[in-house]
Amino acid sequence: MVLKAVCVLKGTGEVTGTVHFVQEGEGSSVTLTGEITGLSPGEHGFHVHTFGDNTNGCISAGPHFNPHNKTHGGPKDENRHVGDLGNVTAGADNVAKFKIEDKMLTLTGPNSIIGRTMVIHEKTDDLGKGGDEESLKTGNAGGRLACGVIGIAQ
Ligand SMILES: [Cu+2]
Ligand SMILES: [Zn+2]
Repeated sequence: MVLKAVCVLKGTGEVTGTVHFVQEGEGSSVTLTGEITGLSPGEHGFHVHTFGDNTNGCISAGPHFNPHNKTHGGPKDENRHVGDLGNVTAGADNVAKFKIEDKMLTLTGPNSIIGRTMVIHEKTDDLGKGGDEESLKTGNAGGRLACGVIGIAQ
C-alpha cells in the first residue's frame, strides 16, 4: 500500500512551502518533493522535529526527531537523527525546489513522522562536522524560518 503525507510550511516571515511525501510501502524509502519560497540564496537546514506542536511557533516542535538516541549528522550518515535531511538549496530567485529520497524516514509504524513537524532553517546545516557541541545537536542551522505539521495526504 502506498503511503502519502503532506506538509505546509509557514512562519512569521515571508518563507512558505509545501512538501509531499510518498512511500511505496512499509520498509521502502520515502521520497520528498517540494518547493520553499522566500529563502535567501544558498543552503538551508531541513529537518523533521519531534513534536507536532506549533503552539508557540516553530520552537514548540522541539529537537530533531531522534528515536534511536544518536548524534546529529547528514542524511547519508549511519549515525544521524532520523529527522536529519541535510540542506535544501535556494537559487537567486529565493526558491528551493527539491526531491529527496531518504531510507531512514518512514510514514508507518512506531517511528512514523506523521504528526511531527518539518522545519526549514535560517542557516546551513553543517551535518555534524562543525567541530563544536552544537554541531552534534542541531548542525548549527540557526533560527527556524518556517514549519508545518506532517499530515496524512489523500
Ligand atoms: Cu531543524
Ligand atoms: Zn539532527
